Amino acid sequence: MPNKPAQDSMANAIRFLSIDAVEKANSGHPGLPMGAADMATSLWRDILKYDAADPHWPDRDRFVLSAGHGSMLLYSLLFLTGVGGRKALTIDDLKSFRQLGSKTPGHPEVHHTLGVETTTGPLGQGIATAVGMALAERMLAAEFPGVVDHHTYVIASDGDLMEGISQEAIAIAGHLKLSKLIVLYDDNHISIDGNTAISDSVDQLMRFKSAGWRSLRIDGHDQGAVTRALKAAKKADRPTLIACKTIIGFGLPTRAGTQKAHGEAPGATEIAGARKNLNWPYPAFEVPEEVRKAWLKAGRKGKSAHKRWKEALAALPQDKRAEFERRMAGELPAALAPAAAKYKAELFQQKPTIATRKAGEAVLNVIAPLVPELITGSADLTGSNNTKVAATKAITPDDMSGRYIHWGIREHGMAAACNGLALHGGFIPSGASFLVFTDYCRPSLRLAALMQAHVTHVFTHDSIGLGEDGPTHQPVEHLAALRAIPNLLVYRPADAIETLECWLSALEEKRSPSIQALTRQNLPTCRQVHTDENLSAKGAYVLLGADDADVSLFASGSEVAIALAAQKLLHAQNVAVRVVSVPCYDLFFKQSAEYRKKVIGKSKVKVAVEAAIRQGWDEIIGDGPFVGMHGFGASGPYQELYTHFGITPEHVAEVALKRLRG
Ligand SMILES: Cc1ncc(C[n+]2csc(CCOP(=O)(O)OP(=O)(O)O)c2C)c(N)n1
Ligand SMILES: [Mg+2]
Repeated sequence: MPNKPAQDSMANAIRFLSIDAVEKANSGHPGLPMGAADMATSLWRDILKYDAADPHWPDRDRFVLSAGHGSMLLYSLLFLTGVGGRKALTIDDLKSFRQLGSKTPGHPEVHHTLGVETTTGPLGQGIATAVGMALAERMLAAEFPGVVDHHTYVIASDGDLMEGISQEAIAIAGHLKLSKLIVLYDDNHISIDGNTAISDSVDQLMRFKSAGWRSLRIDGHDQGAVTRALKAAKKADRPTLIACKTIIGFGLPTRAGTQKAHGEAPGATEIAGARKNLNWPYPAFEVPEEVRKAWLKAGRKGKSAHKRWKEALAALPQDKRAEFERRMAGELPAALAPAAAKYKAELFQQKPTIATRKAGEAVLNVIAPLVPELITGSADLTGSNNTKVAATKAITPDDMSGRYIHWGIREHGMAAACNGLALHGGFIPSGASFLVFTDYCRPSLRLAALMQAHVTHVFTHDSIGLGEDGPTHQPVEHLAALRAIPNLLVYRPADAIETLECWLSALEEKRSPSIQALTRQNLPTCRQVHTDENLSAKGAYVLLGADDADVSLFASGSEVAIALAAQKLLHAQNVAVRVVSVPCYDLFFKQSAEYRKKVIGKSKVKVAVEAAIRQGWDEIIGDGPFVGMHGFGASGPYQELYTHFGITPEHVAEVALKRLRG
């Protein structure tokens, strides 16, 4: 069925704002907005539940433009519908597309532009993040029925579906029957190198079907068909893929349907031809009044649903409403701090010798019952990561009231979905695996950091200390590589007390994702004196010794005990030693210059000890000696490995003495 002229002009407004902005910036991606304008129009005009006046309405439908390179599609929609009210994007914002400091950066960035739900650009991340958002909706609805009932819509491109992460994401979504997740696939068969047939012959409908989705193919330029398909998808008992056959760069006279439409400014001739082809005689950046009005009306259509939602929220019992509001605001429950303080006092009494992964489990046993927003899980290593406790019952496709997620062996999908759970609001998600497999989810960890998503993962088996599994499983460069990601907090606690402190710090650092790097092997309690203050939250602190010591030993995690033992050896030789524990390198460098100077100290010899590579430690020890790893590990009992690689108190003492006397 052909579109009506009025429908065409709503879609054309998106098309021309997009190409005018790309042309002005002389940079950007015109092809996707022009090709996907019809399906976006059907979705935003007919289906999407939102109230442009309040982009933060918790029960709004979520929209994710997974193919972030098509950002002008989203910016055009946000401008045309007036998302954000008085703070909505203006025509001048569109005119400064891709300029430094503008609200319209090259790819959509959450918290930067009102109405953008997640940062996209790395292909595949958007659809995987959307899975987490759709899961959040189901889980929150199980807890707060009546005030949570919305859908998650995605526009995904060929590239999104080619990326491996999309397989993990669709498998999780299909398994969990996330029926309120609906993906519009911009099925244009073109990517940068040309027709996708040069590198791909997957049958996407069959692929999604086999993962438990409904899938169908329609004409993506038939707005009526898109709207009907979306309406049917909303009634389904499974997630739906709607493959929308589209023409990339729809309307461009010579570039439409070719890779030339993908990612460059079309030029004046091509744009003039498109204006003619699509009957759009208006100057650049001009939208006729009646088209603008139609779009603004679409932006208001959720008003009554929003009003009814407010009434439903007000009708909740007072405590339930307060809890919902606390959760969505991301405030921690008041009961947490006193319970944690009590538990800390117990640990000082017990001084346990325990692996930090077990200590982490014990911490979860204390905090999980008090922090219902904390969702734990594991990528099939539940018994090794120790992240499942009594309070975290597993969710199933038919019962979303739990708080534990069996992600399967899908680290990348897990980390991206955790980002979605956090961005949705109402949850602090925590995934888990072995530290070495952070490589399998690094792109999502990086995005979490960029998006300031409050996610805290548990990655155990954090060094050669895992022993017999050998070098494939022993991280050596991972701590440095993770610390290199800005705003990702890498905690590596030395004992049960630091594990508690690190968990509390991670919960309090609302704008930073974090990782708990925990040991497989047992560790003694290292903390010397009882302090109520969270010393780990400072990143590093003096554990033992006087300011004027000749030698300062800096260590993290399992090597703090080695540093303490080396201190004893040196003390026996009349060498005064300080020991500094460094549970979170990143937080230490956020402290005041004065504090950092004091903790780094003035010792003649500064030694760092960590069962990992040296990279990064120079900031603390300068050219001081480093005791740690210089290459890959090996398979064997961990005590023998520590001796083999020279990460022992004796070697630390020897290295320190040599530097002191040499
Ligand atoms: C992970 C990742 N790899 C590579 C890129 C660079 N890139 C941007 S778009 C694109 C592919 C374009 O094809 P498609 O996704 O079908 O988008 P379309 O050209 O149809 O708009 C690539 C390779 C990226 N953004 N993310
Ligand atoms: Mg494509």
